[in-house]
Amino acid sequence: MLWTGLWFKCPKSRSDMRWAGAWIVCAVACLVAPLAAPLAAEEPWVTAQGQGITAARFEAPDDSYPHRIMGTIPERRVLAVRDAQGREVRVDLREGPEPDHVFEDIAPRVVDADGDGRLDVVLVEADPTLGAQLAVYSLRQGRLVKAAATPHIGTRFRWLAPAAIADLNGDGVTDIAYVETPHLGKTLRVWSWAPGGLTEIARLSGVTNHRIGDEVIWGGLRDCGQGPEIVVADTGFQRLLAVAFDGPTLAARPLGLRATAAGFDQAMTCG
Ligand SMILES: [Ca+2]
Ligand SMILES: [Ca+2]
Repeated sequence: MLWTGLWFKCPKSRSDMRWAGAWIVCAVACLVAPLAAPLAAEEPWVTAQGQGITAARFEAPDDSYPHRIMGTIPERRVLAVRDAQGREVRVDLREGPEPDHVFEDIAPRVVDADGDGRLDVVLVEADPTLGAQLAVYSLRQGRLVKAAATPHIGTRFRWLAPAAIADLNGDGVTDIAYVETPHLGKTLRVWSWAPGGLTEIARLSGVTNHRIGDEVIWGGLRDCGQGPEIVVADTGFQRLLAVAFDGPTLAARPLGLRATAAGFDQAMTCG
């Protein structure tokens, strides 16, 4: 916007007044337009079939926690969900008990996180001083509530990348796995439901599912006939590994595939 040469003459007649009004409107519009944030494209709904939440998306992108670990994907402040009847319910973090929190995730996951037969939302939520936590949102009597969450990592700009939501150890209870600090500590942590909420049941270091700036979380859950496995990359993001429970502990085995998009596709389709 070039403002060089802009001039304004004091109106002297009704005609001049109308022109002056037009100029003022124009001037205000021209001044305000560049200052207003560009309209962000709405994110697509993530959908699933079942009871409870059947669609979810993030809304209200902002810049309050400029971590930008996911490339151009910003943090967001609102989680919107729909139930099977199409009713929409929202949580605006700015209006809740943790108003500085943000959703720092690629997209919400619509999945039955606790095995009660009703679909929930699993996502990454971050505190500006304590970093990320994994959180579960559920519909309770028509309200969208944060039903459970893991502890925050403990430091600003520390992130986690969800990896799998399933009964990973075969005990009948749903488990949730993520890679904590996939660029630093590179630790796969598995949590399960116990009285009081999510409890850690296993961890394995030296794996990752994300590189700084990636706008995707790589790998994830597969079952190629040997039970549930989590596909991840090795610590150098060179080779692919399948991680599964071996008794009470996690064990990784090499898949003989490179950590490329094609390699992940092949691994996830049991190729
Ligand atoms: Ca559920
Ligand atoms: Ca389990």
